[in-house]
Amino acid sequence: MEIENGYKCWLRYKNVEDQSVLSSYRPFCRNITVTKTSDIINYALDELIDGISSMCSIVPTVTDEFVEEAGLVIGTDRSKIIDIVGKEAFESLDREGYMIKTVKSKIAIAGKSDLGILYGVFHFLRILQSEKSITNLDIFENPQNKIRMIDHWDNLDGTIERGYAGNSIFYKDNKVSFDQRRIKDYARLLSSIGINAISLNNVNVRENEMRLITKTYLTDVAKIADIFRNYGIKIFLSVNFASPTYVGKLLTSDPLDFSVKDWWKGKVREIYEYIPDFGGFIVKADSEYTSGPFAYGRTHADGANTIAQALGQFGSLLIWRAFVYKMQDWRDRKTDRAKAAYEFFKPLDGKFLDNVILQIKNGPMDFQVREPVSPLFGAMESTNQMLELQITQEYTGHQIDLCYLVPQWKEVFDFDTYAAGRGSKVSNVVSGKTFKRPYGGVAGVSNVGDDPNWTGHPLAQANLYGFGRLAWNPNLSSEDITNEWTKLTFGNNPEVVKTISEMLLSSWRIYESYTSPLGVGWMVNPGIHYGPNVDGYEYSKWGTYHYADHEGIGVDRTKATGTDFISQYRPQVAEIYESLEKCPDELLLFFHHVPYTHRLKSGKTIIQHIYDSHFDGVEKVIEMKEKWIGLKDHVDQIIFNEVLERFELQLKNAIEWCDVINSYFWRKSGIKDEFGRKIY
Ligand code: GCW
Repeated sequence: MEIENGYKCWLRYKNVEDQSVLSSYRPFCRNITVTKTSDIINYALDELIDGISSMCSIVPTVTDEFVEEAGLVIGTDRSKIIDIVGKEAFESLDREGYMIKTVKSKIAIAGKSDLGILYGVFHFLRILQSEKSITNLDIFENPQNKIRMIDHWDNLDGTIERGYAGNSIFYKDNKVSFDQRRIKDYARLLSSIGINAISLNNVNVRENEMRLITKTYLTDVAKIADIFRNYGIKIFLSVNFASPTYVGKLLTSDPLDFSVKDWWKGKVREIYEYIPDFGGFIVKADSEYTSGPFAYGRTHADGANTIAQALGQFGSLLIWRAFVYKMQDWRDRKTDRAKAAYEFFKPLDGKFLDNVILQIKNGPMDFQVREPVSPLFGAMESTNQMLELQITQEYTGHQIDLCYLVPQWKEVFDFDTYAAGRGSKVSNVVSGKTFKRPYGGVAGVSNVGDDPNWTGHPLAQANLYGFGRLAWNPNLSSEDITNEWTKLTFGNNPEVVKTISEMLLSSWRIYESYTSPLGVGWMVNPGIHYGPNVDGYEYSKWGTYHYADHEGIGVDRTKATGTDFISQYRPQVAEIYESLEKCPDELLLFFHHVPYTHRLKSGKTIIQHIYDSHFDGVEKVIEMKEKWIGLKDHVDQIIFNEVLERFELQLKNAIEWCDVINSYFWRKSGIKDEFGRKIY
């Protein structure tokens, strides 16, 4: 028997166990009619044949002509397939959409483009993997977001910024270096969840990586692009704003200088000689010491537009990050880092070219366990926007602690910005719907490395999976995505599915409960961002403070008495956050500075909440670990052991957090735990 180490992730294609289900599948799967061929369709067909052979133990025959017998029909060819799926529905498919429909003895997988077919095939395989009935399929899917992207923070030396699953799968020793098979499998995994774009290098583009856009590297980058292309995934590269100076040896990188404009145009033309369907660039400018337009007295619109113009020659995109803020003095109580992005970008609304997309992190600070949604969403009616999420668990447990982020992301997507009245959810803003923008989408910072199971923690695969599914359709429920992933990965045993799904769905709140309380954030060890260090950032330049003293804690961001960050939200939202009574408990300390004796909506005081949630967090980790041990005989050994090892480390971490946080606040406040538990 093949040993399962997690490499196949959710594409395991295990034998269908239920015999009656299996016998209902076989007639449909015995032969496949393909009405058109292309590289992408051939890869989709390979996947379909592999999946069917391994799940149903039959090898389907493939024809290019319609036959009388039962079977699958896949294609884009209108006249033939349209009879099966119906004209009207077919017409309303988008370029990447698909239909799967059972009509009598045939199942059609139809799309308007090869890509639609590919996504349809993966969906069909998902149905077989979950052993659902296929006798009455009637599926219609269009992606909600045009751009569904994975951002790698990989460096050429093979390291990964904020990577917790080994080294890069793309680079080693300052060379592009990869295992063909592995990259192909990665492309399969990504396209199976609908990803259609990937950025191959860290947004912090340092000296070595600047040269990725030179001849020395482009030949190899093009080889990666060749693999991803077959799965409908376009390549993007992060570039340094000062490339004209560093790479082009120009005297300036001033975006309004003609030689600089020409340089970018020439550079883009050169890249297109290697990668004819190149997706575009990502730029992190004027942020955490990266170069940017400020050095030349220019705005971010000036900076972005020069590069976007160059990319525009080929219809490609510039993704410009909104993560811009300045270092500050901790003594300065007026400056509020949370306000920075809005202050820099709001005045530039309408000034960006149409192929520029502003990529905005979900929160105004930085991928914390809990923070409010960035007020920038919905604030820029005339600018394309993209949501940036962090799949890699920088502040959420390093892929040591279990922290399934789909429920967090759902809250972000569902957040109502009120930008165009009630119902202007972030999902609609970033998809482009709210303001009728030409481009939009979602990007996730990758959690993948060269670990045999890709993500280090085997259960962290669920974050990658969930990200893709939500990028395709943010309206899917957390529960559905979680069940789906668990079944594909661990099989259909209901006990196993239930236990693992529940574990995943509760894990973010558990992680939250033993780390920074009530949205205050940042009480982590500086630099690495794992483990507790309450004052680690308190007297630093990073703008990340909690202001705890002997009386109280929290950041006053109100209009009335604080930094007035709250006014960046639309009035309907601002009004809730401004009010001590209405502000949700879990964000209270993000918006307000309150005494430890302040009572939450839950009825508890702040201090008692801190004690209770931290003790409780530890208990919950113990419970999760016990539940996992109960699955020993139902989960592959390697995976079982890897997860167990991590639960043991997580427990240590939770205990450390609990003791440090509780002791700190007991010492600061002098208020005893009502239950007299051990605090140091
Ligand atoms: O959260 C911070 C990380 C940096 C990262 C930066 C960013 C790539 O600590 O490692 O740099 O965000 O998003 O640019």
